[in-house]
Amino acid sequence: MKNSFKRITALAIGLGIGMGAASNAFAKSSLEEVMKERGLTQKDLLAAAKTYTPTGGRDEYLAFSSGGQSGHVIVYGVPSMRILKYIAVFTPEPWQGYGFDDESKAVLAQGKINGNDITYGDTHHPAFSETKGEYNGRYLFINDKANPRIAVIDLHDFETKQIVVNPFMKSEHGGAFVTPNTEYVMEASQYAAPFSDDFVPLEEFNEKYRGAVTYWKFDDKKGRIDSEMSFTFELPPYSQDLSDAGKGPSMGWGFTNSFCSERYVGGIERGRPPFEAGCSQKDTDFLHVTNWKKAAELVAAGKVKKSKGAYMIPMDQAIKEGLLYLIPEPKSPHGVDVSPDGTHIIVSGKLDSHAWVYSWDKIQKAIKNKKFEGKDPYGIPIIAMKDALHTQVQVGLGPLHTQYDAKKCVVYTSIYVDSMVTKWDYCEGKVLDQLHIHYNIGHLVAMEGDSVSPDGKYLISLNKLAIDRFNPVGPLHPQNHQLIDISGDKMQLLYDMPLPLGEPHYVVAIKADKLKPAVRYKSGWNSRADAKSPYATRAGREKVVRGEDGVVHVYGTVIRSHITPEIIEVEEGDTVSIHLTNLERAEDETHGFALYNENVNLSIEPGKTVSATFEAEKAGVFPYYCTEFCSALHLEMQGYLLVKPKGYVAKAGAIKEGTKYTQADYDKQVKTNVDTQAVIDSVVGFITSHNYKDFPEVVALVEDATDQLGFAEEAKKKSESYASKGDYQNGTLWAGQWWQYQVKTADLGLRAKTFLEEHGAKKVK
Ligand code: CUK
Ligand code: CUA
Repeated sequence: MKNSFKRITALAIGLGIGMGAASNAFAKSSLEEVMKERGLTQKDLLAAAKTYTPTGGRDEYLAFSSGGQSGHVIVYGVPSMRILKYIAVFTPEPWQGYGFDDESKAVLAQGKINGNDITYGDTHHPAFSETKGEYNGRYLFINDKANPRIAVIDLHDFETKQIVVNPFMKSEHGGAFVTPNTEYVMEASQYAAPFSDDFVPLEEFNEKYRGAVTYWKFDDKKGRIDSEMSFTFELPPYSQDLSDAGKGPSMGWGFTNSFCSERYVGGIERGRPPFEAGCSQKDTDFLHVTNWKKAAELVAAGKVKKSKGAYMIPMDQAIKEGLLYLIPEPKSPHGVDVSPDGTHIIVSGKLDSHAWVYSWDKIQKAIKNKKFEGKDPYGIPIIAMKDALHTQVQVGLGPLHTQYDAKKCVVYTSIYVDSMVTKWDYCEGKVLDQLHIHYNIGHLVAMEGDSVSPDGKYLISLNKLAIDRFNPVGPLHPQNHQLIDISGDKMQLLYDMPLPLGEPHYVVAIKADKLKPAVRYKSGWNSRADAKSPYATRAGREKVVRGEDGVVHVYGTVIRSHITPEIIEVEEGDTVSIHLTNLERAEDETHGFALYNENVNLSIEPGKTVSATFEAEKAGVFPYYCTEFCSALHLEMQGYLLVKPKGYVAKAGAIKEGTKYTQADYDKQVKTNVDTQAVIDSVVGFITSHNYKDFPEVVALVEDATDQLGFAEEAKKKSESYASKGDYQNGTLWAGQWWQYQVKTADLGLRAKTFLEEHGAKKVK
């Protein structure tokens, strides 16, 4: 029996099946034993050592990944590849209460198109805000391909603050890309469509269908896009693709790819060859070069007209003013990536095995000397390829995107068809190394790779397929992000991370210490508007009032472990608006609020005020409670919404107590409290006899504990006052509440004590 089990285990390991191996490995104590048991090599151990992050450890970089069709952003650490957060952006997300509280509903409502709620997104390209071309860690932008929209996420609290809808486009892809001081956020269309919202037959494709690139003005002080000062270039119907902003010498310019410059319109059902055939006939498509700096000057000078309420620069104006040029680029290109110093632009043709390197110097000269090889059908000047090209390099079949290394001239290009990463030198034009990945890489990201000073170190391959990499979970596989060490001459594959959310496209990674997110909000804060909430409520000021708007407003608070009010009474047919402020100051003391039947589900982080408005249509009893396990008495963090029938007359009499308490009960509770106080005193003694003030984490815990002890004191007074009048029912209950606050104090004190012990705090005299 024992022998046969051994044999099966050995066989399983031989076949590379992890059956039982992992659990057995834990029983082993030596490294050699674990390696043998799990079938690990030295190389595996080295990779593990480069990624493993012990408990409490931090990552050097944070990666912000597009969440694809989930409409979210996924945040994970590098090199540990541990997922830290999903930021809800275009899609409701219950954990964060996003799309469930009035404040975040208002953000989602900004993304309505023609009055329709769009509750998903096809996110592709996240981008950090920049100062002088360096990531400044303040904002993140992301686009929605399906519904041409851009969202603004504030990295102060990792929340989505704004969604803007492009007034001209019907789809987009070339966003979000920022200019070096976040002056503008670029967004380029994808599938050509009429700018108008009416029906235009395909027969009028060449004349009335259009592409576009919008430069969204970003107001850095407000942290919001300023639609009023944004402008759009009208472009030919060439299926514009990715974009990138110039920097250094190319500062002030933007670059946008295109495919299907054939302007082909398919229609298999009409007997026409499909799009894919008609869109890949020509050997070249067009790189669009736009001068945003000069365009902004024209806008400021009042020389640009508005259309559909937004500034729009028609093609003839752009041509006349010298704002728009075309350069042939390899067939069906995909990525366009400007070098960190802004001197070169790398474009890859999906149907070509070359990456093409353009020289900004040459492009600029051609523009200056008006050296063009002709015009496109819309009159846009075309710079000859030979007048713009620096070099072309054979990198592999199906090159897509390029990332820049910290080492000068070194880049990494994703090779879709060959499933590999090619490392090459774009100055010398030679291939340096190639690494196979599993399978079909799309984008790739190097640390701070889009900034003017990339860090290199790690590269993440963002793969479209996950065949044979993970335990099967049904026909829909996760995506696979593969971590690669690029610090040496040879690339080394370190780790596979399955990502089970959407089809993520691009990721940007920033040095973790550039981010300084808050741990709490200012008290009574509307986080979505970044302003004090008019519904902010302080402790002791909770109330239920019928406003002039006829709405029953509940001004409530939450704090461990009660929701005030605990009983809300309204009448059937009332509109109810519940506003809850989290009074906690302590880190990570989030409370939730879930209400039966009304689709109300809130996340209330310390300091935050959120609201939920709904119609109490039917009379009934609706329990509510806190959804976060916030303290030992979390389950008791509950209440009732009582919706009374119209004209209901209350029956006489008080609530009948479920349990009656006597003096003996009171004495027993008080004894417990006195004992608990002794424990608290000893913990306090330990803390104050150490240099706890040197540890900000402990100082915060002590502050919180002091608050809780203050609450305990208040409850104690109430309890003693009732008991002195012989009311042992209320005396005992308040003594119980007094004890609850003591328990919270003790809990905090013990956390502080443990922290001090673990961090080698010193005894002070
Ligand atoms: S795209 Cu997906 S792999 Cu939208 Cu940037 Cu290239
Ligand atoms: Cu608050 Cu559970």
